[in-house]
Order: sequence, then structure tokens, then C-alpha cells
Amino acid sequence: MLKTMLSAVTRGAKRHATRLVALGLAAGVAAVAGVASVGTAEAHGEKSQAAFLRMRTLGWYDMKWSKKVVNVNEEFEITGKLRIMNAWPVAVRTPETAFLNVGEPGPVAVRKVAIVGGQFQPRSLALEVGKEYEFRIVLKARREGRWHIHSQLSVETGGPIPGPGEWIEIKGSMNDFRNPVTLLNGTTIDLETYGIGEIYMWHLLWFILGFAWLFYWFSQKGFVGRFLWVASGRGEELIGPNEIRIGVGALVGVLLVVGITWGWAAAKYPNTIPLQAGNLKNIVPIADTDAPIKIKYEGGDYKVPGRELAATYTITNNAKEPIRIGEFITAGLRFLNPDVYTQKVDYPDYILADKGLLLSDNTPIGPGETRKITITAKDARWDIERLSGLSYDVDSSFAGILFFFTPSGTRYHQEVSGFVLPTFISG
Ligand SMILES: [Cu+2]
Repeated sequence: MLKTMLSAVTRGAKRHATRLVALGLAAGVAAVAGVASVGTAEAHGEKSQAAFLRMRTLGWYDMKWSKKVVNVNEEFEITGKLRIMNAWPVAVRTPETAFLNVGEPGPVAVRKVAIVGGQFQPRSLALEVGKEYEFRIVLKARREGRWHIHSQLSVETGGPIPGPGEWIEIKGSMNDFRNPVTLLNGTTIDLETYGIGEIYMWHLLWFILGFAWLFYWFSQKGFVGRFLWVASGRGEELIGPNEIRIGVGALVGVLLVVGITWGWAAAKYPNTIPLQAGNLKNIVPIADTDAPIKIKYEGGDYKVPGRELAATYTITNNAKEPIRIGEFITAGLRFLNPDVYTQKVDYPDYILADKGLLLSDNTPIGPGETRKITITAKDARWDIERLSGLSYDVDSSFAGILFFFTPSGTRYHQEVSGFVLPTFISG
């Protein structure tokens, strides 16, 4: 009986193994194909999110990286403004629990400070749809190399949504990196190395114990053997005095180690506070972002071969000055009207279409005037940034921010969004 079962199990295991190998091969091929289609090994996933998610959730603008070349230990800042878009998709929960972070390839720079709405924000934030927030992130360079560093907002259920990224060159050596902080008791420690010996010790200890535990039970007839004993109704016989001794011994041993070392740690560090969690509310938004401009979306289409989004709006200028449409920004990708932006803009080139905005009528809209204008955002970066994926979304909609400029230098902006019809034929 046992023998028949054993051979059945072996056959099953063989089939299973064959399937696993096939799956592994498929995954491997897929991974290689994925890397090949990305083209460079430098990308770190910022383009992998759905187009609608990147366009309709967050509007990052006025982004600045204070330095692009720094030494290890040197601090630099990412500053900007963040609009929580009205077009926020239903697929993602609104950012009532969100965390402002940076997206970088590992801890190449440590995040020292995050300021949102003028206040230090060390925890999760509750941000409101339709509001805009000014932010500042202070980073300290840690690992030498050339790294792409993004602002990023992690949203509960939506995951991390990266903003625009910039290449930062860090010079020097990580061996020189220091991260001193003064504790509440007045002593200064280096966070980079603080308690590192204990961290290694604990990992090693539990690794050895865990491995010994697994090894012991595996050596006792192995997993399949024990399974067969249980399956044939002889499970009770598996647990003899030796098994009980080992089980109780391990339990008592682990509890003793935890208890004794907890007492030792509590004596060594009498004043501790728990890791701080919780959600900060009432974050101060930017006051009065409403433009004296009324915009009605009349419709638009996205031409897949031409990589252009043409959207028609009826725009009423209620400002006292004439206005010109100078910029459209979506998912951090900036389309500039070269007639308005006559000078070079300091912004990462991969997301700057500096001649990408074309208007059906480029003359300024006078005060009180209403005009119907088709605004075309055209650039290969739609494809490179994989935003043209909007044509394949179940809800082909775009969202972005339009910027208007007056002769006296005032800048207004307004969110625009709507459905677009994808077009797959050129011309
Ligand atoms: Cu990047």
C-alpha cells in the first residue's frame, strides 16, 4: 500500500517538476524579452504604470533639482508642486493615506526631510483631490554613481506613483558616508552604522536556528516520508518522546533567548519611543489656484501613428490681460509652445517636448474674449514614455494641466481632462 502511494507521489512529483521547469523557462524568456524591449538597464519601472494612472492621478509641476552633481555626504533638494487631479480614476483610492518619497535605484541618497504645505511631514499624509501642494524633499548623497532620482507619492491601493526624474551624479565614495543624528537624550549617533553589529548578530542567530530546525525535521524521514505516514493513518506514531523533547526544547529556548535579550535591551536603552506611524491631516494646500479662465472641453483624439493628442477647447478669458497658452503638462511630460517659451528650459530632456505644443490659433486671447482652440501636443515622447497606452485603456481618457501667460508675466493654470478617440490611421 505504502509502496503504491510512494510511486504515485513520485510520478506526481515528476510531472510537477516538469511543469515547474517549463514555467521557469517561460518566466526567464519573458524577463529577457522585457529587458530587451526596455532597451537600457537604467529604467527602473517608472514607465510600467498604466498611462491613465500617471496622467490622471498626479500633476507634478515647477519641479527643480537643486544640484545635479554632488559629493557623497552633500545635501540636495527636490522641490515642486503637486496637484491631486480632479480626474483621479475610480480604480485607485483617493490619497487619504499617501506618503511623499523619492524613487531611486536603492538607497543611493537618503531622505532627510520632507516638507509639504510648509510643514515637516515625517508620516503619511491625507491629500485632497482638486488641491495643490508645495513640497520640498532634502536628500543626502550616499552612494557614488549616476542615478535617476524621482519624486514619488505612494498612495494606499495605488502603490508608488513616480513623478519626473533627473540624473544626479554622486561623486566620492560610499565608505565616507556619514549620517549623524542627535538623539533626544543629547548623544549623537551615526545612523549608517548604529547597531549594525547587533543587526548582523540577530540575523545570523535566527538564520542558524531556523536552518537547524528545518534540517532536523527534514532528516527525520523527510517531508514526503512523513506525509506518507500521515496519509496512511499512522500520523500519531510520528510523534515520539524525542520529537516532543525537541519541540518543547526549541519553544523554551526561543522564548528564553527573546526574554533574556529583551530584558538586556530594555536595561541598555531605558528611553525608547516606538516607530512613529499615523496619518497627518489638514495639510495646507496652495491658496487660490483658480485661474480667471473658463475652459470647456469639446473633444479630442489621439493619433497613434503621429503620436499627437489634439484636443479642442472653448476658452473664455476673464482676466484683465490677454492670455497665451504656453504649456501642457501631463504625467510630468511637458509640451511647450515655442512662441511663448523662447528660452531654453531647465528640465530633464527625456520628458521635455520643448516645441511640442501647437495651437490652431496662436494669437493671444483678449480679456473677455471666448475662443475655440485646438491644442495639439505632439512628440515621440508620448511613445517613449509609454503614455500612448491611453489608446488601449478601457477608459481612453487623458488629463493634464494647461498653463496660460499674460504680458505682465502672470501665469495661470487649469486642469483639463476628457475622453479621447484613438485613431490608428495616419494623416
Ligand atoms: Cu527614473
